[in-house]
Amino acid sequence: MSPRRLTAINDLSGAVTPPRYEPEAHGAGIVHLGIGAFHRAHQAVMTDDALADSGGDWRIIGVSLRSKEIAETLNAQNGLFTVIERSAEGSFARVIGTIERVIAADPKATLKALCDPSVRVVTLTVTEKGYGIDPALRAPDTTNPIVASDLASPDAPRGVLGLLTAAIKTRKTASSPPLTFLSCDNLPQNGKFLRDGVVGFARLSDQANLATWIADAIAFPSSMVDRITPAPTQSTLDEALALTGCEDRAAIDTEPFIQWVIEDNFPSGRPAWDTGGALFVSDVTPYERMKLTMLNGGHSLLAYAGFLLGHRYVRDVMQDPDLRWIIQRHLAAASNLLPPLKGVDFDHYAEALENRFTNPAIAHETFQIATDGTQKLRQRIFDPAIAASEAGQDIHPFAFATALWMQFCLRKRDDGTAYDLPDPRADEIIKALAISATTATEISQALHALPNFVPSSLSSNAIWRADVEDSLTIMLRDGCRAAIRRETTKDDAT
Ligand code: CS2
Repeated sequence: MSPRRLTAINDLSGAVTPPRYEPEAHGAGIVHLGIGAFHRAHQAVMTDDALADSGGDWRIIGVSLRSKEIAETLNAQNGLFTVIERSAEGSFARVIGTIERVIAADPKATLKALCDPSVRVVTLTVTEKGYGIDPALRAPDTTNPIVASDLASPDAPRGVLGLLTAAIKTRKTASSPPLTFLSCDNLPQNGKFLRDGVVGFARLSDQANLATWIADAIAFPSSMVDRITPAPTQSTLDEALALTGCEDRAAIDTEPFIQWVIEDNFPSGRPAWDTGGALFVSDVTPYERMKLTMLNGGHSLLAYAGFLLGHRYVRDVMQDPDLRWIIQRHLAAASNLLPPLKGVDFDHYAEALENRFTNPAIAHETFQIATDGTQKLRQRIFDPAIAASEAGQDIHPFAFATALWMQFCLRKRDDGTAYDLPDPRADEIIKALAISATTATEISQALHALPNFVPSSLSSNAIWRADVEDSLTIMLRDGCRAAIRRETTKDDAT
């Protein structure tokens, strides 16, 4: 007999914690764009705690902007799904009841939901590239086809900036309560980033008055989000079945750690996320810098190095002594750049990161983290490198990480196996490298010259360039393992 599909809390059996409230008793107050694994492991969970402890009409209307699959899966389960927290101590499963329904790749239905007066908060996890905002200019990327088409027809939008601007406009005319927009992506000052994008979009679509009004009247708080969540696999679904007694095709697995630091600026109200452990502060910047430069910067370094050396998962990378050493060096260099943060000891934070990366129950693929380097390196590696250079500190760990990324762009691992470059700018990169870039200097020149990528203060810094090229020379000649070994022995000698 095939197992029963998860559709109601009463279906559950076994070692699983159901929602501590009646989901249907709560209306929806949030629209979430980008209903992937990370949202389900993070904001959906914190909202579940808020509903259980403080109530309110704060269930979530999820939006899947491109794929229909996850929407269909979740809708068939009445929005219910299992979160499995995995660690060396074992697995803990709970079922989350916050998703009211999911809209599948349907811009009209999305706009309708965004204009519903009972919706007061819009949260987003659309990934760095999903906003259609140029990260260097922090303005709408007019070369992005969806942005361009939305600018041409702002009343029939399909992309993030077009949809949000159209919703703001309609709600303003209808005098509906203003929305608060909360970005939950790993971008510096993500609230201001989104605000610049939306205001820029209104301006570019000939709505200058609306642009000024948005800049003055709409809240875009920033937030720092953290929970390591791999893409779910068959093993996730098998474990969910074992733990809940039901077939759950939307189950995810994640680590026990969860953190959310949010600027408290919600004029139309918000769920009591603090009851789920969220920290409300007046300025998120120091938390976000810590996380982007230490966790995410360390992650990118270990992903490029680990993948190139043949390690599939982060936990395997952590068992490789050369790599562990280089990660520790990177975390120390990144933490040295951070201004003191009350209540946080950066050495403890680094130690905790190492433990989290080592979690043997989490199968986080290095290739997943290595994806979209052109969208991630600025905030994770280049900004800290600039800060190090300005503070007279060592830029070398950041230059080394950059050389690894360049080697990754060459699409060949140390053992000679080839792979496709997972980056939205892959074609551009491959083209730039194909034009006679063979030596380290030529490769570095070609990649530093990509428009709107490496900040000019870095690409014009001769010490930086020489440092990147020196490491890349060894990687090209002797392989990444040799280049990393050289680092470990170099530092032993000093
Ligand atoms: C990772 C992040 O894929 C990546 O680039 O660095 O998704 C990371 O796992 C999260 O930010 C952890 O909170």
